[in-house]
Amino acid sequence: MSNRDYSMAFMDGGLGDKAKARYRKRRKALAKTVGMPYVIYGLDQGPGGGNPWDSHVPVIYQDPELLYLTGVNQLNTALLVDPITGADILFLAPHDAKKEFWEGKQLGVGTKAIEKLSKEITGFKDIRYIDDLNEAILEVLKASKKRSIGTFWHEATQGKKRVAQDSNYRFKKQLERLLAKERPSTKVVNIAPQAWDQRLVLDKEDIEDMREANHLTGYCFQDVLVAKKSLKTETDVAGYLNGQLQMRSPFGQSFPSIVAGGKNACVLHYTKNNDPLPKKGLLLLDFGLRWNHMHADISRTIPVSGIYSPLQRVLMDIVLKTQKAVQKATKPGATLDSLNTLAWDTLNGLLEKKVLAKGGLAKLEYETAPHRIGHLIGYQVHEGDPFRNYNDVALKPGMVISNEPGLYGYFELTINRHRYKEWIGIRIEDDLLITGRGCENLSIDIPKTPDEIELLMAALV
Ligand SMILES: [Mn+2]
Repeated sequence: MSNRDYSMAFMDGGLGDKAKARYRKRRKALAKTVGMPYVIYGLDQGPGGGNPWDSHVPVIYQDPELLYLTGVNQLNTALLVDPITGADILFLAPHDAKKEFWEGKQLGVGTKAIEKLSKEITGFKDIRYIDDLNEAILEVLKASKKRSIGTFWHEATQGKKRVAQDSNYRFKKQLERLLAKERPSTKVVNIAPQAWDQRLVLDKEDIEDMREANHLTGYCFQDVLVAKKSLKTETDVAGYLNGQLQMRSPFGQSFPSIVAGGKNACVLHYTKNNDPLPKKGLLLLDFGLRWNHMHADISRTIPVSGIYSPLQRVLMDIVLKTQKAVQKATKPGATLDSLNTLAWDTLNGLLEKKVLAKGGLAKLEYETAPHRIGHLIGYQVHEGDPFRNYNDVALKPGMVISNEPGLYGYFELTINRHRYKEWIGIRIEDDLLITGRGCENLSIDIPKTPDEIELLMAALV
């Protein structure tokens, strides 16, 4: 069943009818690993939905784990799976004609017709009303005779404070309250470790989508290089770049673009994007688009004038060499921690040799590392648990990480008897797919060296 009207309510990842089997297989595999019933509860309001003045809701907003297991991108959705009784139940809100009139087609329950259609589209044989979730949980626990139920959440300790920041955690508390009242002997178990083991290794289709996301993001960057001459402010560039990203993907941007000229690039997550461009400075762009479930996350640093100064070239070269060293060391068994150490050791060594030992000055606004060299990418642009407990976990084939060395500060260097002085922020970021023996750079076609970028900026105006 292919129905264009429902194409954002149920994401088929470009697989059409085969998508149903893909999600079902994932649900079953996870049930087998955890060996007990599990329940995943989605969002009941969109991002920003708690505040009446915040009207920005991205196209894809559902909880990534629920999306991963069902493809359903609608609010008020939940999933209950049990390996013993074979339960595989999707919970939806009642069909609401008025809501549909405003927002377009929605999956739901309440009439025979909508239930039949929702089953056909999602591949679930058992679809129920979201308010019947608690009842179904108790029913499944009773039938499967288990004294534990799994759900997915994250928490960590920061100092003395226990921190938890997601909607999954709120649901876990809700589930505990229900069980305390109705089945006091039943424990709530965190299935996040098993869920991450499954989700971090991308399948063939996700890898193809990651390739496509990188590919299309590359076109957007080349378009900026072509248009650069007519763009005078960060706002101009951001508007143009965001427009290109949005034109090329119905799934939207991976995250709000960073467009930072000169010293602004020393603010790592700069999103103010409203200063004039420094005529002789550098411009840092960190951007990407989403393709189906996958995200591209790319950074490039270009000269506003079209030509890098000799100092800018020296610093670009240091960052590029660092990136190359990291790529070379990225393979199964390596960890993000080991790559992180290698990256900043390499970069600081090069800075010593190419700048400080030559009478130059480097005033960095950090000790040795401005940020981590990379993060996992997948169903979220920062994939993996939000507290990054994965940094010391061995990388496996099928995982994707970012490789994003950067250099930020005030620099001086004498080259050919001229003293160059400048505030500079450089970040160059590619997405690497871990393969059997090493890695593949998915961003390889996106120009990044000074020679390539100068050539494009000169040739295309
Ligand atoms: Mn990144």
